[in-house]
Amino acid sequence: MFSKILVANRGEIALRIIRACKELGIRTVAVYSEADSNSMHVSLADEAVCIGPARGSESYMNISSIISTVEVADAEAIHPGYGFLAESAALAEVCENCGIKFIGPSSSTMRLMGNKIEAKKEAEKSGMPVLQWSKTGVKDEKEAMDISKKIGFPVLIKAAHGGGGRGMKLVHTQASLGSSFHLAKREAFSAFADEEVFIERYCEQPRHIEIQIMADEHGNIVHLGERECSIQRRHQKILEEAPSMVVDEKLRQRMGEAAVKLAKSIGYTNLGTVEFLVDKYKNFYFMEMNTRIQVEHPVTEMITGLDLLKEQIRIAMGDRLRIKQRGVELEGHSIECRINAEDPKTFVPSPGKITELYIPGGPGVRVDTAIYCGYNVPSYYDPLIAKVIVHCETRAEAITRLSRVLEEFHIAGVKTNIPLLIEVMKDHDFIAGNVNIDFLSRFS
Ligand code: MV4
Repeated sequence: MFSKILVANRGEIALRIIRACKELGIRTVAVYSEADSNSMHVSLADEAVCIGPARGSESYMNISSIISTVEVADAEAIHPGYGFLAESAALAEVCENCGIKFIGPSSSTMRLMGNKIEAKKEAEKSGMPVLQWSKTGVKDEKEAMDISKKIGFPVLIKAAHGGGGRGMKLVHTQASLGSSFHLAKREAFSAFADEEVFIERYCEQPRHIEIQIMADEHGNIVHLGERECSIQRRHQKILEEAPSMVVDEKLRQRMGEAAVKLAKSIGYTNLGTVEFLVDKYKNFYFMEMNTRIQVEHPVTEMITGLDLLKEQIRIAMGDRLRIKQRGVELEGHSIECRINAEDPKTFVPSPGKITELYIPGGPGVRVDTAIYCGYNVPSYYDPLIAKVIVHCETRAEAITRLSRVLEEFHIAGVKTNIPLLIEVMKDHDFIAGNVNIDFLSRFS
């Protein structure tokens, strides 16, 4: 049993971790930046240590400050949450070498899945369906042309160390391949300090559907069904639901089994998510694997009745999974939407002081947030200020409930995207479950 965990994050996810620890009888150490001394995670943790200036790169992402704090506070483990250092194989490796438990998979697994070429090779090796691709990094223009002709245009050029959509180039014709190839490499180098790219067949108007998996350190792995995450803008999801309208029990089983097989074949431990593109014929293809707890984990918690944060911590302590695949039952329908402090029309961030706040509730309503009346939303971090999650028997009821909650929600002092979310709830295609990754482009 851990007696103390360092929470290497801020905002709502830091609170989510602190609350799970409290309920498990584990003490917590918060770390915070100079911009966060009035943040809720600082007051709710048992101890808090200021680790640097406002900028994330100098505080929440500073590995040495975090490791020193673990040592000084005498904590046994680090929970990284999502964002910041959550996918840092470097942090996980330092932890392994210092006898600190990183709550996540091993550093080698994180490094493997962080390289999208290696990840895709592993997926293919495990029998997972993948879109036709270059099978390796593409070195020069001639190679890029040969492989693109073989695949057939349009093709996508992706950065090996990309992910989350950064450094992608869509190429429609042979004539534009050369310039796109060089641009992709340059962008990959400046963003990820590595110019390696690969080429893949382009999948048109796909859905983004992901499978949650849970693996203990004794070889037991289960999947917890899917999340439909197609409603996003510039790779920032704003609405997620479980289950997906297009996934029936048979498809769920096939996608789930594929995800579990991949996890088994790479010796994956802790929680993880396998992301898929799903085309209009319901063919699914491996996209990438996320080695962290995700923002949208609550919808899976609602329909499975599991506490994924507690599961992560128990797995990291060496416990065996307490559930088998046939014990995983999905009940009802859950939708999460993300409330961002931003202009609902221009999407420009809107930091500042929250002067009025009413957070609604009622049956089947969960609000994960770290804001309070009088709180100053800093400009340095992600604009996410709250997640509203509803759980109902049916999708139609979940939409009605979420509309009701969004109408009741009142925040003054900062602009939010609540008006946009209310519009989405009224949209006929959304109501019909007719969504793909281009859905939100109609709203701006
Ligand atoms: C694709 C694709 C279409 N075809 N790959 C975006 C994030 C990165 N993980 C991969 N992404 C995509 N890869 C092929 N072969 C379309 C996207 C994509 C996307 C995927 C999921 C959610 C939102 C998206 C928005 C734009 C593009």
